[in-house]
Amino acid sequence: MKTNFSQYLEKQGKKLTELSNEEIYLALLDFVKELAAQKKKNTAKRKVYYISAEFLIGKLLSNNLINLGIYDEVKDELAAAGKSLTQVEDIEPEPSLGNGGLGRLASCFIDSMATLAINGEGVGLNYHCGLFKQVFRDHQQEAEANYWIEDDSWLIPTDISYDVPFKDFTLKSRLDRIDVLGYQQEHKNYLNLFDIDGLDYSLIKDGISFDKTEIKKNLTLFLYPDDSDKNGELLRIYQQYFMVSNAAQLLLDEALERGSNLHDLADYAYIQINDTHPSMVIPELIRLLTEKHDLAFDEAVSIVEKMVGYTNHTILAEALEKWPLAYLDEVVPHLVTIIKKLDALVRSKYTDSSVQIIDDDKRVHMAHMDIHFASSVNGVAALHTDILKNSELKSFYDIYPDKFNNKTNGITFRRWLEFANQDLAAYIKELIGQDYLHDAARLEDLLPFAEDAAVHSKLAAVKYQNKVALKRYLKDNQNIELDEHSIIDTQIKRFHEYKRQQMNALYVIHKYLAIKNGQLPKRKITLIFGGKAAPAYTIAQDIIHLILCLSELINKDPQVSPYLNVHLVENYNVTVAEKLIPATDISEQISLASKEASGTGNMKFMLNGALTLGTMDGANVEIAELVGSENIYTFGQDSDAIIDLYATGGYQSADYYENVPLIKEAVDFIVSDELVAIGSQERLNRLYNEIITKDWFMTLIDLEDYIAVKEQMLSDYEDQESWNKKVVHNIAKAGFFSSDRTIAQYNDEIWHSY
Ligand code: 26Q
Repeated sequence: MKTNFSQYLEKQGKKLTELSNEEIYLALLDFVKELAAQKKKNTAKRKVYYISAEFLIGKLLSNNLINLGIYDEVKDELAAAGKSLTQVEDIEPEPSLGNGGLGRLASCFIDSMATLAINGEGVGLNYHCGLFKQVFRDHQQEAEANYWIEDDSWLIPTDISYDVPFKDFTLKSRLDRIDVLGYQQEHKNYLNLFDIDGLDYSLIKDGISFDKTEIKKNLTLFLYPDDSDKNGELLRIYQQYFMVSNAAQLLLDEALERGSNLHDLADYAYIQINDTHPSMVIPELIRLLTEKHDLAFDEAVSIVEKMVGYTNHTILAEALEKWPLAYLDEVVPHLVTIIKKLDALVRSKYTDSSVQIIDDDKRVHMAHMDIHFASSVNGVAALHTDILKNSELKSFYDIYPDKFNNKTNGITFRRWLEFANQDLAAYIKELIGQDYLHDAARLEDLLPFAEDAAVHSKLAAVKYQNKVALKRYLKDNQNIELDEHSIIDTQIKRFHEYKRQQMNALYVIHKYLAIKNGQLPKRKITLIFGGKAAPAYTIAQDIIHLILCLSELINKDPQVSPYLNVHLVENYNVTVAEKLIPATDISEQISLASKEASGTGNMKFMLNGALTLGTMDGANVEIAELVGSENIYTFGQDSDAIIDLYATGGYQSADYYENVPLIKEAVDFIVSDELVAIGSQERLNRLYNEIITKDWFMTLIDLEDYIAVKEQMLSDYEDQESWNKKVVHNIAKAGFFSSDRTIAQYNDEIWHSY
């Protein structure tokens, strides 16, 4: 007989009613870890190693309870003892191992690999202070160290350790693991997080500044916060090499143990490289095969070519890693030897300078190395893959047309529906049963209810309850007063100019001025923003500043605040996303067309019954195809037009600023007396000048259209029948965006792990 949680406590002489929430959390942690420990690992011959510098896993307690199939049981047991599982969930710290989309995708993927019983594990680093914690002071972002690891956690120590050789010293690794449980699966996988002993927290000074030169004591202190000084870049290289050398050594050990003679290594392992951050695994594996295991260089290369796939997550040229050869020489000279041989191999075949690994400035193009020596190169949404093939990576596509393929991103419905929106999940089950939990495409069974008025009002009631829950959460955790009766319009993602939070801010200004002018909206609108900006990214910091100033101005203005509120939530993370998304009506996906590789927030909102306000970019294009143009609000120039404008240099923001009064009025307000009185003249001026003179990501080109379509959306909201019909269509068509579908495609078309 299965032991339930109360019986488990009883055996230890404990009673649920007598425990504090902290004690219950710790007991549940042990209970779940014990259940997980009883599971055996997946064992298919070819094992997938998903190597990623980031895993933005989110809290694990509820996710694990759901996957074990005991969430409701535990919730009821707690309730019977007068306890609340939600309050217990609050105790768990959120692991801080990622920036945004790429790290969250890796986490959805390991959930889906376990759910599909694929023998596939994550490999990454265990950054003790992770990504910085964002705090707002004086309407500006400040970064603080985020110590997230507690004595009792999901990390399970192992005695696995490897020597990782650097130029001047060798570092010993240690490995901690987290059990990854699939949804109702007998077998499990691991997330492998490598680390060092001997971290020295006293290296950390103000905020997140720290001594970057003491590698033996700082290697896994922080997730590299994207700054650009040389020591920071060297540390990033140390981290990357440490990650991949450990991954390669683990892979070789495991393959040998499972019977590989190394000549057949590709039958035992496949490595998926998540963006270029783990690219050094290619030369490292070749180095280990040739230097430690005596294989010939050519054979090592041909083995590695069969067992590596590269996923590209960006089309921003500046985000593609190009490390100076001299930096690599300072850190890992033994890899430089291999990289030069690989470069020579490429040069012997292709004269086109745009496909070389080492360029004329002696920079190593990590993506180029990946593409030449991987068996698969994939983009993360249909449009993104097309752009890679036809423009960004065209010269590679011409050489290797068969390597290129698309794998449109997905999200795990266990976390983003079953857990985050429990009332909606329960109602969907009432309408169409449970089948969609195993086969997300079955959500289409909702389509016959699209015109059903009773369904509409129940969906609206669920949305309202989620707004009430969000109101409580924001009050308790952020001191934000949310109006649960307002339309909630949300833009949550990293702050970046291409994502165009500044365009949304200009809408806010436009609306504020209209209200001041007596044009009052029918219903109150609440705009919610959330996201961090890289500490060294000044303009992104300026955009945060503008929004915080607007929030102060608007929420405190008695003439405006009954109609319009603006909130920027502090330290946006997975936990906050889980509260915001189910309560949202309007999903802002407004990147400049061609720039957002996919987006995954767009999918989470759709699944939770928000309507998309978006450009034809990334996966928005596929959302639009699936739901049809009547169920999505798109606007702006398309990717072809934008790519053309970049090619011809045909965009001048001043043309829009000078010629469209509505635009001039909104942009000028950035440096108005009202805002300058609240904020920093320097920041506001800089942003204003950036927009009117540079505006690299073309904020102004789409602003008028954006404002018009958003206004249309607000007025359409008043017809709740028609709005909720669209909501049903969106939920029903979201099945395609299950990461189970994405992972099944990776496995069938790339990994072949059975
Ligand atoms: C590179 C060099 C040095 C330091 C840091 C980095 C770095 C770190 C993080 C470069 C890129 C990232 C993160 C990229 C990312 O999150 N990309 C997003 O990936 C999602 C999953 O595929 C997509 O949905 C998003 O469109 C894409 O922006």
